[in-house]
Amino acid sequence: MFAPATYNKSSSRATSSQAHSHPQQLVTFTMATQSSKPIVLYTQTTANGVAVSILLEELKAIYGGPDYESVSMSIRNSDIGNVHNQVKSPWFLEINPNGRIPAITHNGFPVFETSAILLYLAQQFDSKRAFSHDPVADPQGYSKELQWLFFAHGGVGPMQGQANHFNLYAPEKLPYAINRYLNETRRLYSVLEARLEGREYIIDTYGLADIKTFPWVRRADVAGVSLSEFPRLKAWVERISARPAVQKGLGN
Ligand SMILES: N[C@@H](CCC(=O)N[C@@H](CS)C(=O)NCC(=O)O)C(=O)O
Repeated sequence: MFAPATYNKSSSRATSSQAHSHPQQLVTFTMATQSSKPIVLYTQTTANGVAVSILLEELKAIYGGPDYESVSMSIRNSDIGNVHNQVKSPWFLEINPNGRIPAITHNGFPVFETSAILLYLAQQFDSKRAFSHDPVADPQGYSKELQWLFFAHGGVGPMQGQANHFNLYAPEKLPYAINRYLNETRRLYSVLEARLEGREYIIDTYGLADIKTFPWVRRADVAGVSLSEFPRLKAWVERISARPAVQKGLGN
């Protein structure tokens, strides 16, 4: 079960002279888990983490795979140096140099950043494009997908993450910071609320943009936002929550 993992490391990242002369050689890293399953998901039950497990469960529901194994990672700073599966552990930094969850390996090939993982999984496994848009066959659909993924990845996630932090975890109550991130989260929600007028999902049919955004919006309460202010967004959360694969991806 536990064994060194290998993946094909490109010459641009290789460091030894031997690696430079043989850029395609397999470089061996010691990782926490080497699984018999093609995908290993390094994760936690946070908004970013569950976005990936939701897509994996949606893919399984339609295609029967890919099979995956989840590795529970500690994101607590107090575990650094004490716990093997901490996100700043050296072995994990080889998979995600940013030292955060989620990350995956696919037959040993590492991918980090939630939206990059969603796009990678769609490219590899969503052959019927049930949840995604083909960049060549449907360039405008793909562009919309990127636009709304970037909107959530660069906007909703970071702003709501800061709103959560200053609302709940900061050692001091800082009204300026609380209001700044709360108001920005509300503003982003109002963009989504407008987008959902006459639409059931962000890009008309359910897909990656919804999967990326939903885990944040469903926990609006943590940031101090009430979804009763955003009725279309509230109905969208209920619609997505009703999907069996979403419930599985959330661990329910
Ligand atoms: N932009 C990153 C954000 C990832 C992120 O912030 N992950 C958090 C949990 S949701 C984490 O691992 N925090 C641990 C830490 O900061 O040390 C992504 O979308 O993957």
